[in-house]
Amino acid sequence: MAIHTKSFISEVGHQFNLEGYIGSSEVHGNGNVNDTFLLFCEDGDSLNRYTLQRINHDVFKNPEGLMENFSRVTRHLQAKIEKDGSDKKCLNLVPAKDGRFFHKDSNGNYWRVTKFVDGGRSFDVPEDIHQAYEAAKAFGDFQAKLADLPGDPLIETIPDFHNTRKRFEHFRSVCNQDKLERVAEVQDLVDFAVVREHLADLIKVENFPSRVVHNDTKLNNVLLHKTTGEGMCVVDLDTVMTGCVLHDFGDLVRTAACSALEDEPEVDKVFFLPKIFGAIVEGYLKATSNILESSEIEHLAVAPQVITYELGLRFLTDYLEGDVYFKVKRPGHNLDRVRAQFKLLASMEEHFEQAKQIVDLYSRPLLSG
Ligand code: GN1
Ligand code: MG
Repeated sequence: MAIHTKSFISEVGHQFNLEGYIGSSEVHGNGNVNDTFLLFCEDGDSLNRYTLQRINHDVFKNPEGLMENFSRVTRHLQAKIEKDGSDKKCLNLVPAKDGRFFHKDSNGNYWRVTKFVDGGRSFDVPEDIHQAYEAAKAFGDFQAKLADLPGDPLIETIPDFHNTRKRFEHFRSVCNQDKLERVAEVQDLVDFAVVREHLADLIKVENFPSRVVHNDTKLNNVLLHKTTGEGMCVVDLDTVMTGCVLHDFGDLVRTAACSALEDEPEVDKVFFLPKIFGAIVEGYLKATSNILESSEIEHLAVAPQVITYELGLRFLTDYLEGDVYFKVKRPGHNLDRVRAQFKLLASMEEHFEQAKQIVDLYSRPLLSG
């Protein structure tokens, strides 16, 4: 991450309509792309917290369009929450002093502020089955609530984001060029990816209903209520755009129905968890049974393999290109990620029949009804 001093962070924070005076700030979260900070604002006897983020504009080439998406989506969700009188939450943007939803600093960086959501917790791996169920229900509910988002289609914040075929073609061309001469050292991983090329064509967005989806549904992108454990608020809305529900479902399975972290260096610790998968299917269908079509349901079992493959390809490509996209904390970090993803994928393949039976069990009443 670019180094931002505390005084600079404060200076950026002052560009927004915050309640109170910024007393302190700290680096927050473990995102791989944007830079995130917490701001603590003293307002008389109360302390207001805000989340300040620098949008990585190398990755998100149209930050202003992205913020327009963000604002439309959060206003729609907020209106539904209020109409339902529900205790769910959604992110709330804090405008800059000039009335826009972002601030552009003198270096050309884009920043935004949201109110910190109190009372929630996020998890990198689930502690129990209930958390997986709640997370799946929350992401499903997010899709269902956005099914009637009015107006023009959202802008594509990253074109072809889940185009696995394009990801594969890029991987192949990076391998062929091998500019950093790293391929030989990871030939086993390259071979693993190449023999599974067919996975790149199993889920093409154009073959499924086009919907507003989240596109980055890692388990830690949903806050669960600290005491009740219920799904409370979906976060990280940068990739919300038109897409296919299967990528959301699959990415939650990738991160939640897995025994270890995405970058676990000891691959023996990484395997697929069928029981958690069952809870995810159940929670997800609970929220989406009214919107899903049979073609979508029929691909729920394979979707996690496709997205796990896609992430493995992306991490491997990034390693071969010199670790230029994902933040890395140690040499070989991207390779740890690849090995963990490919180990998880192999484990998903072993459990595929079981996964199909689980989907069948929970979806049969919907398909026959
Ligand atoms: C990135 O930055 P973060 O952690 O929210 C990436 C996702 C990957 C994820 C893997 C815009 O998300 O697609 O699944 O890393 N986001 C982007 O941890 O590329
Ligand atoms: Mg993200």
